[in-house]
Amino acid sequence: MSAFTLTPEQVALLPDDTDVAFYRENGYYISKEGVLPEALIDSAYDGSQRFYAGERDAVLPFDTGFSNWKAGDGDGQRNNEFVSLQKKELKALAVYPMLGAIAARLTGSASVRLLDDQLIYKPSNGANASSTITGWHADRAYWGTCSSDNLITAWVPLHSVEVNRSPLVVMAGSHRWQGTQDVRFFNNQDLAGLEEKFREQGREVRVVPMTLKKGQVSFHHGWTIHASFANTSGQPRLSYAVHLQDGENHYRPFRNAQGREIHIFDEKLCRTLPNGDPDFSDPAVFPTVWSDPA
Ligand SMILES: O=C(O)CCC(=O)C(=O)O
Repeated sequence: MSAFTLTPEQVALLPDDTDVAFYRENGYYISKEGVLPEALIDSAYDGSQRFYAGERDAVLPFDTGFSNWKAGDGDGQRNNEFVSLQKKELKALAVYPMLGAIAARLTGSASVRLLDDQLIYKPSNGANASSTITGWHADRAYWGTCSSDNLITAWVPLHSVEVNRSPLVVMAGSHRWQGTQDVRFFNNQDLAGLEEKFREQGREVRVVPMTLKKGQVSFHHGWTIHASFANTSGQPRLSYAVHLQDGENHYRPFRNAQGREIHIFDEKLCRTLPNGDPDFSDPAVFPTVWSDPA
């Protein structure tokens, strides 16, 4: 049996044609309950605590140049990228075939690989709630050297998330807006300010929170503008964003509107192709998370 075989129970939890049409229209999808086994999430939670305590199963060749919260950086939000390359329990979650199978259905791709991942911790802070917000951004706006406009992110909370525990929120349909290539405001906590700007531009802003039960996952299109609300729940919020690339994605040289050459950190981690370009299919860095059975 290949690694990419689902049980009949898992097949029943895949998005159906209506779900796929919804995703294409709205740029997000909330999975059915129970797509991730509790033990997988609990193990990832345990791995994240070990990671924060400094334990590593593998060490990256770089320490800076990407989001890499360290003990000593303070008690606020923590954001760590490429944890799948450093801690086996998070890797197991990132490459869980069901995540890839759902992403493949939604994007209409025969295969899906990992592109990046982010472990994000937010303390609860009722006194300074906005300090726990993630600002509006589109993931794809950070990945100029990706050729694909079919990138997708699986957002996996490691516990249930209610509306006061910093759910991810999306602007429904914003993946179809034009002119969002510079929406990179991850660190701007004034959510209402940007919503207002978009409304002034005549855009229809529909903000939808991804409140999820443990074991559920939300998916958003690479161009969907999203953020997360404040955490005032009295408990920390821990989530894992698994950024996925469709099988067609590859490196392309990219310059921004000002003519500046753009590079993304992934390029430093992977092997190169014979022509010297970064290889976004390097299995050591970008493992295949789903491949349709031949
Ligand atoms: O978890 C968050 O607050 C933000 C996650 C995010 O931006 C993403 O999943 O792309």
